[in-house]
Amino acid sequence: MTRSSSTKIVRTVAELREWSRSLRAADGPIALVPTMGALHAGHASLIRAAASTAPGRVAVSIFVNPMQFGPNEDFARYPRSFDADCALAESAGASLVFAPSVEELYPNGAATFVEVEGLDNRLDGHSRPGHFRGVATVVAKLLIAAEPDLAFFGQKDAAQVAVLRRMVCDLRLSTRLVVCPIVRDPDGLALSSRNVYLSAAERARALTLSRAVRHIESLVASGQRSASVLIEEARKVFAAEPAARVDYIELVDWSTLLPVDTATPGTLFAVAASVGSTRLIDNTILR
Ligand code: PAJ
Repeated sequence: MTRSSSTKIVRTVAELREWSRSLRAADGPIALVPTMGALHAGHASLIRAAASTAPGRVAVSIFVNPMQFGPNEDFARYPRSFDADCALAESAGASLVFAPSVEELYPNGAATFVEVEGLDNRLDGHSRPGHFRGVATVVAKLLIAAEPDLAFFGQKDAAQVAVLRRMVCDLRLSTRLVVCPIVRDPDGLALSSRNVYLSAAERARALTLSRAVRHIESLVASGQRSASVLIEEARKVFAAEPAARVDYIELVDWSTLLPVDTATPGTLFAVAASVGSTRLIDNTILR
């Protein structure tokens, strides 16, 4: 594929910082969209949202961050499609792609890490120990390097959003986090770079997650508020599809990620399940 020409591609923190500082002289916000590549329409929605707020001033980072993968996870086989990613980033409105090497972001192995205690062991952090430490550490590096006014994230990774909001608050970073809605395929499956792992049969089973999410949304809309009832109802949806193996089904406060007894507006309902060897997540913020 031909590489896009008007979007600048840089590989070093120094170049990213230089880009940001040169724009800072002019008016208007600078936006960053952190990604691990294998870009799809969900990522594109973040880039478009960033470009509509910060036209001509959007950086997209593409970095498969080894630190957020566990030893038995899919770091080595995580999908990589750099040329197509650059083309998609450009068409969605990115001005710059930052694609560092591992050595560039973790020089000499690196000894400095960011831990968001009390949040980083919840939900995905419980099943994937060290995952949110890896996420927080790499996003802190990106925010410190790019100094963006705005950074765009997807509600798809709702626990990640909670961890990063707390990190930005605690470290007194000046970036405002903007959260964008989950983009889904027409049948409801939340888009994910990992969906390419699914066979046709597995993809059909993967719909159990969005089915559970929709079921809970409709129960809440009809007045059900009890967390234990809602979680039990979601379990029933999964019981009908045993090939989708539940990791967690939780109803939590979106800021603390602690379980709630009663669903209120803003409560996060989140599920994680594996289909074959692919781990998938989905969620909704209850109204
Ligand atoms: P990645 O999985 O590539 O996702 C990058 C951003 O795209 C995240 O903010 C994620 O929530 C958002 N996203 C993914 N699927 C989406 C969908 N279907 N709809 C809307 N947004 C979606 O999340 C990461 O990378 C990494 O943890 C990262 C933050 C880059 C740190 O390494």
